[in-house]
Amino acid sequence: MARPGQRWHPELDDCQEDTARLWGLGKVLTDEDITEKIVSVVSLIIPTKNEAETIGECIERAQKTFAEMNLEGEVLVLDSSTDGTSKIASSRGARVIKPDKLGYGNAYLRGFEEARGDWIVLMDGDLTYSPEEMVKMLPLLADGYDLVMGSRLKGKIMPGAMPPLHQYIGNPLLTGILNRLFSAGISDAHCGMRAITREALQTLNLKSGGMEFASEMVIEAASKRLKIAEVPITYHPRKGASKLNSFTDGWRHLRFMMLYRPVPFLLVPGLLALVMGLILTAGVYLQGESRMHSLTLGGLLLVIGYQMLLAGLHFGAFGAAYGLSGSKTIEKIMSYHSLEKELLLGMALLVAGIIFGARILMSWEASGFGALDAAQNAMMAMILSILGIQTIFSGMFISLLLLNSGWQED
Ligand SMILES: Nc1nc2c(ncn2[C@@H]2O[C@H](COP(=O)(O)OP(=O)(O)O)[C@@H](O)[C@H]2O)c(=O)[nH]1
Ligand SMILES: [Mg+2]
Repeated sequence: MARPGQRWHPELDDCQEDTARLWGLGKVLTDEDITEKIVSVVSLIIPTKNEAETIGECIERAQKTFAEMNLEGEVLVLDSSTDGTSKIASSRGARVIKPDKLGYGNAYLRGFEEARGDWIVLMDGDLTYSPEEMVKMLPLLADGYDLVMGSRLKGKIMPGAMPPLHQYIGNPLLTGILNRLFSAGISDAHCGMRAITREALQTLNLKSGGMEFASEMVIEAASKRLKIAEVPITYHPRKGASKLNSFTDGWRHLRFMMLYRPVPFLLVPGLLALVMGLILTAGVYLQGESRMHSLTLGGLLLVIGYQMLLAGLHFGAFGAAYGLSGSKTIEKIMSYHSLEKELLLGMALLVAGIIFGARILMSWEASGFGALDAAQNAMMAMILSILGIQTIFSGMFISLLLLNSGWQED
C-alpha cells in the first residue's frame, strides 16, 4: 500500500520536469492523498476470449506495475474462453469470472459489478497494450480527471499492430464523427486501454453487449461532461486471432452514434430528399404534361426521403425506450406524436391515392374500357398509397416502442 513521501513510480524521478508536470508523473504522495484515499484499490478488468498465449504475462506485468506504483491492485479476468485461459489466469492470482453472456461489452458490464477498486482500468488480454502504461494513466485520475483514454494514434503503432484499414480509415473516420457529434475531443475513440474512477463510472448509462461498448463509454462520458484526458500509448501486434470484425463492428459503432444522434444521420438527409421529391412531383403534376421520367424520380425521392425521416423517428423512439436522453428535435417531435394522429394522416394519404386510382377507372369506363393513357395519375396513386401505408405502420411501430418508456401520448 502507498506510503506518504513515496513516488508514484521509481523510474519517474528522472522524468523531464515539464513532461512530468503535464502528466502528473513523479508526483510525491502526501499524507492528504493517503488519508483522503485518493490512492486506493485499483481494479484491472481484462475480458478474454481465448487468450491463453498472452494472459499469463499480461497479469504478471500488471501485478508488477501495481507493486512498483505502491498501489493495491486486483486483476479481474472476465473469461469466455475454451482454451484454458481461465486456468492460467487463476494460477497467476487473478480473480476469474465467467460472464453470463458472450460479448466484449457484456464482459465489462459484469466486471464493473465485481470490481472493488476506486479506480478501474480496462485493458485487453492480448498484450497489444502494455500494462506498464498504467504508470502514465493513473496519476491523471489522481489529478482530478474522471476518464483517462489511451491514444494509439498520438502514441506509437508498432508495425503490423493495426490493419491500415483501421489505422487510416475506420478509426479516424469513426473518431472524427464521434468528436463532431459529441464534442469528445479525443483522438482514438476505440482504444481498449482506459482508466476511470468508480464515481465517474457510476454516472454512465452503459448497456451495450458487443464491441460498440467502447463507443458507448466515450459517448456517455462526453454527454455527462466528464473530465477526459488522453495519454499517448504504444500498440503492439497481437499474438492470437483478433475477435474484432472490421465491418460488422464498424457498423455497430456507427449504428450506436445514429441511435444517439438520429437528426444529422437520418432526419436531415431524409427531409432534404423529401423536399426535393415534393418539388419535383408537384411541379411535374401541376404542369399537366406527361413527364413520366421526372415523376418517377420525384416519387422515388419522396418515398426514400419519407422512409429516412420515419427511420429517424424510429431511432429516436427506440432511444427513448432504451433510456437515452435523445436530441431536443426528436424529443419535440415525439411529444407531439400520437398513434391516432399518425393513423389519420396515413389514411388521408391512402384515400388520396385511392381517389387518383378511382379517377383512372372512371375515365377508363368513360372511354368504353378502351386504350388507357393515365400513367401519370397511376404514378401519383402509387406514390400517395405508399406514403399512406408507410405512415400507418410507422405510427403503430412507434407506439409499440414507446409502450414501456414512460412517454405519454397526448
Ligand atoms: N469475455 C469475452 N471477452 C472477449 C469477447 N470478445 C473479445 N473479447 C476480449 O476482449 C479483448 C478485445 O478483443 P480483441 O479481439 O483484442 O479486439 P481488438 O483489440 O479490437 O482487435 C480481448 O482480450 C478479447 O479476448 C467476448 O465475447 N467475451
Ligand atoms: Mg485487442
